[in-house]
Amino acid sequence: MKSDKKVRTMFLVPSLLLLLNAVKIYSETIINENVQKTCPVIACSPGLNGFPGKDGHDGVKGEKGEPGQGLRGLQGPPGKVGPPGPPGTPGLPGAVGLKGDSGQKGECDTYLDNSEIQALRSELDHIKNWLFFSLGRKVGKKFFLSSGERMRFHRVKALCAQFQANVATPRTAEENKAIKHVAKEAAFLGITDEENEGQFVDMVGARLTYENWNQGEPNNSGSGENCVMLLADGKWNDIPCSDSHLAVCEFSD
Ligand code: FUC
Ligand code: CA
Repeated sequence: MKSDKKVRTMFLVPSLLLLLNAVKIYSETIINENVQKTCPVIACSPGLNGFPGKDGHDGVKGEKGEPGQGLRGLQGPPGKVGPPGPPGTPGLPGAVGLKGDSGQKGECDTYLDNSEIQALRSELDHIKNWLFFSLGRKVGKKFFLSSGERMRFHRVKALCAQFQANVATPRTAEENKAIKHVAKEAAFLGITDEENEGQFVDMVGARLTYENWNQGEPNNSGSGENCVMLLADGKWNDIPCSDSHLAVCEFSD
């Protein structure tokens, strides 16, 4: 009996499974057919409108419009003051001012009366005479002095100018003698022909009115003698300005 039951169960279970599967396939077929049948029915009848769709994205920006026709607005207030510019070029110097008031008399002047000034002048003249007696010679308002040094002509000129004096220039035989007395050896005179050969002039370029040339002079020996020296006997000789001789200056009162 038991083996029969087993056999029946063995055939029954697969059969049931087959049956269930067949039912499933059938029901799906029916549903599909119904779906196919219902579709044309919906398409033929007029449907209701759906809800409106969502808003779209913003469009591309349009071109700038024409200026408006309204009245122009009032001008605004002025802007802020800008930063200072670079300094300009200096101006021209101003006109010279008026002359100021004259100053007060110096304090020292009040201590000297005329007689005292006269006494001082007299004493100064005495000292000058002592100076001439020992070192120099005076002729009229002119007096001659020597530093006792030898130097080139251009240095003699500079030395005399330093004392507001000139190179000794004899205008007369007396002056020539005075210079010879002061100069214990050969000395330069304030006479040259540097500008025009053979034309001897004084220190301001004036032609000579007195001359005392040695015999045969001026001879421009060696084509380079533009200065003049006073010889030991008082006669003159033209010599090179680059030679060195005694410096004698003439001073005036
Ligand atoms: C005479 C002069 C020259 C120079 C020479 C030694 O010829 O004229 O100047 O002194 O001597
Ligand atoms: Ca000469």
